[in-house]
Order: sequence, then structure tokens, then C-alpha cells
Amino acid sequence: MIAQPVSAVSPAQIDPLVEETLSNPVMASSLWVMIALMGVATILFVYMGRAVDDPRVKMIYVATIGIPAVSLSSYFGLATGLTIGVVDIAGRGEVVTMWGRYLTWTFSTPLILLALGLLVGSDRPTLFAAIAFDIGMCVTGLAAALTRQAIWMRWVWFGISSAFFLVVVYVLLVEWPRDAAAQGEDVVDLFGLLRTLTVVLWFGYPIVWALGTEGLAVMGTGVGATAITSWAYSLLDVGAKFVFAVLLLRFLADEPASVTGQQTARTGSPAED
Ligand code: RET
Repeated sequence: MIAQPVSAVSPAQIDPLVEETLSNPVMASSLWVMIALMGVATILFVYMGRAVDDPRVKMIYVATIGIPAVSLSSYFGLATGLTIGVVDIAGRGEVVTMWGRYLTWTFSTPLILLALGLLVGSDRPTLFAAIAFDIGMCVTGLAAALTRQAIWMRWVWFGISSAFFLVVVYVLLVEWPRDAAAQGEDVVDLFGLLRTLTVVLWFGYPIVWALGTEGLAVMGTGVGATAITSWAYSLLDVGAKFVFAVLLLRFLADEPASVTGQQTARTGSPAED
């Protein structure tokens, strides 16, 4: 029989450090406020999309409704302790990781990119590149968070994830503005706004990671610092998901001709053909 360490918790129990972290009111509010917001957003977006007719606009709606729906599930997993854990990092000690965030970004961020790609009429290889590299970014970000052998290894994963991220930024800043230009002025204006919002806020995530409890831990690794790191991600989420989706769906509500029956910018055929 394998001897169990004295501190081992049974699988049914929640780690005491996770329990202490989740019972901190600042921490708990960073999760439950988001559950409420994303719940309301999901219902609101379904309501806004109830009469949409055009297939492309419908597709953008489906992608956009998925963003708060995934987020709601993500926050529920975090708030109930399912997707929060403790990593014992060599040379640092025990750090609480909200690994569920990185896992669920794998599903939510591709939806954001899909909505943007459909809006500008992206060709398929570019849309595929943006989504594939984005998933790479999230999964290697998860690896950074879970690595315990050495601090430098965590930063190598951070570097790999950042390299994936730069490909996504390239598509947003160089490829898609060109496509948007072919779709008329109102798409150019809206895409310009959503692109700036997305690029600026998305850069916030690696900055929070680097400064927060899982990176340089500038405020330490205690419960308070974990709660502030969590709030930082939650506030970024309000902008990158909620504000983003509201702006996009408000524009699409009256099914503008520049989006319905749209052609892809460079192949001349609709993306879904
Ligand atoms: C990590 C750490 C490793 C380096 C980089 C990161 C980037 C994360 C980003 C996340 C965006 C999340 C969004 C979620 C909305 O659902 C993984 C933090 C580059 C850009 C927009």
C-alpha cells in the first residue's frame, strides 16, 4: 500500500488553501458578480437575436451568445472550487491557481475571433490561423500556470504562449483591417472600435499574469493578492466579453446590408461556402 502524506486531502474534499481563498469576500465577489453579469448577458443576447434572419448575421449572433455562456460556466467552476487548485512551485511554495480560467479561454476566445472574422468577411486560412494560434496561446498559458518544477520553466511557457498571442495580434492589426475595408464604411468603423478594444484589453491578460500571484507576485501570493489578481481578470473580462458583445450585437440588430450577403474580401465567395 502506498503511504499517504499526512496533509493529503481526500478527493471529495476541497484543498484548505482553496477553501480559505474562496471564503475571502473580495475573491468570492470577483466570481459571483461575473456569474450574475454573464447570466444576464446570455439571456439578453438570446432575446436580441430572436428575430434575426440572415444566416451570416445569425452565425455571428451564435458565436457572440457563446461568449457569456462559456464565461458563466467558467465562473461557476471557479466559484465552486472545481477549477481552482494549488501548485507547489519549487523555490516559491504554494500558490493558488485559477487554472479553469485558462482552460475556458480555450473555448471563449475562439468565439470572439470567429465573430470578428465573420464580421470582416475573413478568408478561411486567416480565420483558421487566428483561432488555432489563439487556442495554442490558451493551452500553453495553462501549462505555464500548472508548471511546478522550476520558475524559469513557467516563464518559458509564458514566452511560448506570448508568441502564439502575437500571431493573433498580427491578424487583428494587419490582416482583418484590410478585409474590413472591402465591406464598407460602417464595418470599418465598428471593426476599428472592436479591434482597439480587443487588442488593448487582451494585452492586459499577460500583464496581469506577469505581475499577479502566478508570475512575479508583486503583491505577494497571499489570499488578498490572489483576490486582487482575480478581480483584475474579471474586469478585463467585462470589457473583452460583455462590452465587446454589446457593441457588436447592437450594430447587427438591424441586419445592416454591409454584413448580410457579404463576400469574403479576397476570394469573392462567402466564407461559409
Ligand atoms: C496568458 C499567460 C501567458 C502569456 C499570454 C497570456 C494571454 C492571455 C490572453 C487571454 C485573453 C482572454 C480573454 C478571455 C475572454 O474570454 C495565458 C495570460 C499571452 C490574451 C479575452
